Amino acid sequence: MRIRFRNELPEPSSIHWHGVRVDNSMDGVAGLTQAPVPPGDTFDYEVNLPDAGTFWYHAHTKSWDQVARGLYGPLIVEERAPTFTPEADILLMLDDWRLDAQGRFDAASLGNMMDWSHAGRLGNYLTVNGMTSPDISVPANTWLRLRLINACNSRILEIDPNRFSARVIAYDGQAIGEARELDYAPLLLGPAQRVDLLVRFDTPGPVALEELSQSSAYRFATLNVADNETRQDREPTLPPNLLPAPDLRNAQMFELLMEGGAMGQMSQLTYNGRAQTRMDFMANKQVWGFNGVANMADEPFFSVARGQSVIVNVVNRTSFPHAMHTHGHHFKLLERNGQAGDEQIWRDTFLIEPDGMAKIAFVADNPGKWLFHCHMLEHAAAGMTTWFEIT
Ligand SMILES: [Cu+2]
Repeated sequence: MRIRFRNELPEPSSIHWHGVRVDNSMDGVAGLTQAPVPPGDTFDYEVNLPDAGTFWYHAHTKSWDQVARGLYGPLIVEERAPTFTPEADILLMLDDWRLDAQGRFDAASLGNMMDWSHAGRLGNYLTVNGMTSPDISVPANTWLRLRLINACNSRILEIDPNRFSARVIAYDGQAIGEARELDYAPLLLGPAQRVDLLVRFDTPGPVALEELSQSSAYRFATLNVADNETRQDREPTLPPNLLPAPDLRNAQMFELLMEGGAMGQMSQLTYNGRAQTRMDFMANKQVWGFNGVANMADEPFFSVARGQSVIVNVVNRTSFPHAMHTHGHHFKLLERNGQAGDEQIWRDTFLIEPDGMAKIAFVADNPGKWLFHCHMLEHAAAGMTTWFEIT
């Protein structure tokens, strides 16, 4: 894919292709993989697309501000042989906007210290593909693919696929093989995460899709199932992409301690190579850290040779959940809070609960400098950002 990015904003920007295993120079991280593109300038992205699936792209310069304002979009990579017809392939990109009392985008609250030190910027108005609770026409008796993308800055969306008899076929753009019914509810979809659902409705009529993170369910879209004579019996299957399996016996292990934020233990954090004082905390707004460091350190979190398998043990010693994202790589979740993970599932973003732990593994097969950060964009800006290097 070749994209000429033309920056017509009054401020610098860059574009990240979330979940795509790109060449490092095209990853779009201003200050790490490229210089930010100045106003009026252009940048030519050339992106390899090794995996079919549901991805997205977004600004990766001042993301907490630019993504909150809507600088993002879906990036759908089709399978070599299409599995779903266009009318059965439904995109649902969700975002929670924060509106002020007049119902306008609340720009004044961007950068709010309360958001940065707590749960991030949570909106008060949910949209789907930029619309308010849209009605979407779908054919009856046809297997549908619902691609859900969480584009919220910080909200963890809650959805229960069992309420409308849907099953999961892919997480974070990676097909899991057999469609699976969830044996728990609700499904938590963290910021930047995607899930593809498979469902067929045999009776015409409306089907409500609801978000459940609030005290009452919110209908974010309605599927209007329309009469259709022909019945598709055979259930489609998505061919999984080919990703390298980590060699756990010979993996190098690293530990990442997440600290800081409100309502937790006060932690001593270094920022720009210097221990922060209480005054610095407020001035710099660097209130979160990884292994005692807030934001980008000069030295990488780890550096390994290309092809090395790595295991990262992440320990969350904060009072908040987080959505951790590895750039350039999908990983297996080996363990979460002492429970074994699922070997079939590849992810590029995982949720970790307060005081929880998660162990991930992947093959560091893509050379370059890669970001590893919380995708709650206020947390990332306020310190939860580090990087690793593959030589
Ligand atoms: Cu976070």
